[in-house]
Amino acid sequence: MQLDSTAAVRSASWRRIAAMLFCAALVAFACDDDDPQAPTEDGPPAVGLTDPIWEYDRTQGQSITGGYVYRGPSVAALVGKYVYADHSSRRIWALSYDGATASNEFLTTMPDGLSSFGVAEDGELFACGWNSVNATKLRGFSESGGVYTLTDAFPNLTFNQPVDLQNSGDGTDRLFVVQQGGIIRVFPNDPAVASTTEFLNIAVQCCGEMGLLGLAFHPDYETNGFFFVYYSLAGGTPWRARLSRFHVSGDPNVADEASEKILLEFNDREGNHNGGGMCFDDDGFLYLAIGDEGSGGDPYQNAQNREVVFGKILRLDIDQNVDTAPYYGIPADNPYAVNTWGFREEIFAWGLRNPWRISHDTTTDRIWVGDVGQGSYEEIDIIESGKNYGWDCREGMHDYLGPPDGPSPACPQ
Ligand SMILES: [Ca+2]
Ligand SMILES: [Ca+2]
Ligand SMILES: [Ca+2]
Repeated sequence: MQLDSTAAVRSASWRRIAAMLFCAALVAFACDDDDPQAPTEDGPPAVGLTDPIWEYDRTQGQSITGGYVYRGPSVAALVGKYVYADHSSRRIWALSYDGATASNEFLTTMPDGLSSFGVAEDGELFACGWNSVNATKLRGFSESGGVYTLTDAFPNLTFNQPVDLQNSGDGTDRLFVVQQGGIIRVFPNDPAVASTTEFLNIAVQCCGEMGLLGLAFHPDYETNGFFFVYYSLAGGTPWRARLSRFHVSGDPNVADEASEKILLEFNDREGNHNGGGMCFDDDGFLYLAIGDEGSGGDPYQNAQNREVVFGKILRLDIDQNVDTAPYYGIPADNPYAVNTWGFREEIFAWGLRNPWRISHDTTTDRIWVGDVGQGSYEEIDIIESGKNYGWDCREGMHDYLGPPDGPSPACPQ
C-alpha cells in the first residue's frame, strides 16, 4: 500500500494542525495530539493488549519456566495439559486450557532446582535440574492415584547447567542437552545409558542469564542436517547475541563446528533477559523468543517498539536463502512482512519481557510461552500472529506502572 501520496500527507498535516488548535483551546485538559497508538491513514492500525491465559503471584514463585503440552506415553493423566514450573520455588504445575478458560493443578516439586523442560521423539517429558554444578539430573514423571512423582530418568548421567533439552526428530531417539557454558551433549534415550558424546562445543559468554541458550533442529534434519542455536558471544560489553545455523558432521553425534552460518546478530546492552528459546510450527517456520534486552522495567522501552527485535517472538522462514546470507527469509504472512512503518519484518508477536522457554504443540498448533515477570506476576501466553502481549504496559493481567521509568510511551492510554 502506497502511503506517502501528496493527498495523504496533506490530509495528515491538516488533521495534525486541527488537533493542535483543538488542544490549544482546551488548556485545562491533558490533550495528546501525538498518540502513537492512534489509528491514522499513515500509521499502523492500533493493536490492543492480549492478557496471558494464566498468571501467578509471588506466593507461588518468582521466575516462570515454560514447558510443553504433554503428549507422552507414560502419564495418561497429563495428556493435553501444559506442564510448566517456577525456577525459584521449584514447583511444577499442569495447566488445562480449552480455548476459553484455564485451570491449574499442582504436580510436585523439583528437588534440586529447575531450568527447563524437553521432550523425546515419543513426546515423553523430562525436567532439567539446575544446581549450578556438574551434577544436574534429568527427571521424568510418573503418576499413581493422583500423586505425581519425579524419577531419575538417566541414573548414570549428570550435566552442568543445562538450559535446554531437544530431540533431533530424525527417528534416532536421541536427546540433546544444551549446557549454558557452550556445550551440547547427545545420548540415546535409554535409562541405562552410561555416557554422552559432545555434539557441539562453541565459545560463549557465560553465565548469569547469558550463554548458549537455545537449540532447535530443522524439521527436515534427517535429510539436511541443519540445526539452530542462539547464544551470547564471548567478549565484553556491549554484549552481542547471535542466532546461527550449523550442520552435522559425517558422525551423527558430532556437529561440524566450522559450518556456522549467522542468521541474526545484534548488540545487547544488558546481560539479562535474553530469552533464546526456539521451536518450529507445522509449516516449518522457526520461532525465536527474545527478551526485552534487560535491566528492569524495560528502560529502553523495547518490548512495545516494533522497530527492534527485543521483547519479541520472531518467525523466520529458514528454507529461504539456504545458501546465501542472511540464510532465512520472511514468511509472507508475517504480520509486518513488507510494512512501510520501519517495523522488523521478522516479528510475529510482541510485548514480551523475558520469554523463558517456548514450545509448539502440534496437536492443537498452539505456541506456548512462559514470560518471566518483573516483580509481581509470572505469566503463560499462547502466542498468535500480530498480538501484543502487554509488556511493559502490563505485567500479567495488571497495569504496570514502573519503576524505574514507567511503561513505554507507546502503551495504549
Ligand atoms: Ca540482554
Ligand atoms: Ca519501561
Ligand atoms: Ca504479558
